[in-house]
Amino acid sequence: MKPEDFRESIIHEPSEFLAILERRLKTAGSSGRVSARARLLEKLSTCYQLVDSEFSKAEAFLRRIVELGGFHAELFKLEAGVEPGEVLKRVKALRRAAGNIYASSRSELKSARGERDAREAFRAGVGRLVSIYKRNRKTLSAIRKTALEFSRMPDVEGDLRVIIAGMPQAGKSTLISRLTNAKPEIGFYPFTTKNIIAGHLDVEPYGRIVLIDTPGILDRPMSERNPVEHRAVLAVKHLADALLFLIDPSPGKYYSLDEQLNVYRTVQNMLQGKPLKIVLNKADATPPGELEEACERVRREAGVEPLVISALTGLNLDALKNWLTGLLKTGTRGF
Ligand SMILES: Nc1nc2c(ncn2[C@@H]2O[C@H](COP(=O)(O)OP(=O)(O)OP(=O)(O)O)[C@@H](O)[C@H]2O)c(=O)[nH]1
Ligand SMILES: [Mg+2]
Repeated sequence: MKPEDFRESIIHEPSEFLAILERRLKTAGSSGRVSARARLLEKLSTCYQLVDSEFSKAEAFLRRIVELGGFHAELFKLEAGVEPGEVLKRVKALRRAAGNIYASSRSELKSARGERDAREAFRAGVGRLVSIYKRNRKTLSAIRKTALEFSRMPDVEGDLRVIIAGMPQAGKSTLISRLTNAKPEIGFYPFTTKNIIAGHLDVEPYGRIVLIDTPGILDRPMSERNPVEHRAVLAVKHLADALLFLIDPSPGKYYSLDEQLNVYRTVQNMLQGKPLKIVLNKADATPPGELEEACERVRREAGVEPLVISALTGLNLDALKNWLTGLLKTGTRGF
């Protein structure tokens, strides 16, 4: 599924849609028809078709999200607050209701005795159609927002997907910008990165590694996490073939080693045994004694050997690439 495939199912913002509908209702039925009834029938049909085409786009989008499940379904729930399957049911029902309103208004209009009755039937029909649309503005707005977000998501197709995770400000975005073509924003404040960002690292002849930069994750229970952190959690849960967990051991770190190791344990649990490397970043800004102490804590508490790097100066990035290439060679996907 390519992100651009979502483009065709982006519905209008409800306020924009209502403005379009109003404009179209003004012009519809003015193409040289003589009878007032025919004009009204054409306007009614225009109104129904517009409403139905929005519902049908929304339905197609939701169907796709339900089929894809996993990352997309959870991200949808995060944005809309409801399961995509539930919203799909609702939209299908709305579509049916709009169809019924159209059919009954159309036959009332056709059988109306005079022009006055015909106008009345028309007004009632359009009013009911617009009202079912309006009543569901919030849902439709959430559908538009997620379809837009999915259409703008980076393409994460490749031979090996590696998530870069860690607490805010560990240097995740700096690292991806050093290893790949990605140009994420790098800042000095937590949550500079709010969305998932991908960059490609082609390793001839083995294939393409997709590195995925994620927002920071804080040391707190899942229920207290904000939507930005949740994006990172969903990427770890659903997109990772392997993961680099970045730790900032420097004296200027935002979060203590205790907190960073707690988040590490959470992330490790979500990975379900997939390959993972703890990377101690900012070696250039960490006195050797403190760096060794941090390494020792990682060995003791996580039971693994960390890799010491500096994303800023490039220290040990070759070793990091070698580790990634090793995974690519052994075909880690599906571990
Ligand atoms: N000295 C030093 N600073 C670094 C290094 N890597 C990143 N930084 C700095 O750390 C700060 C945060 O870097 P980012 O790459 O934006 O960190 P992040 O983990 O993406 O941060 P969030 O998006 O907020 O989660 C910036 O001021 C970087 O310049 C490094 O290896 N050494
Ligand atoms: Mg970042």
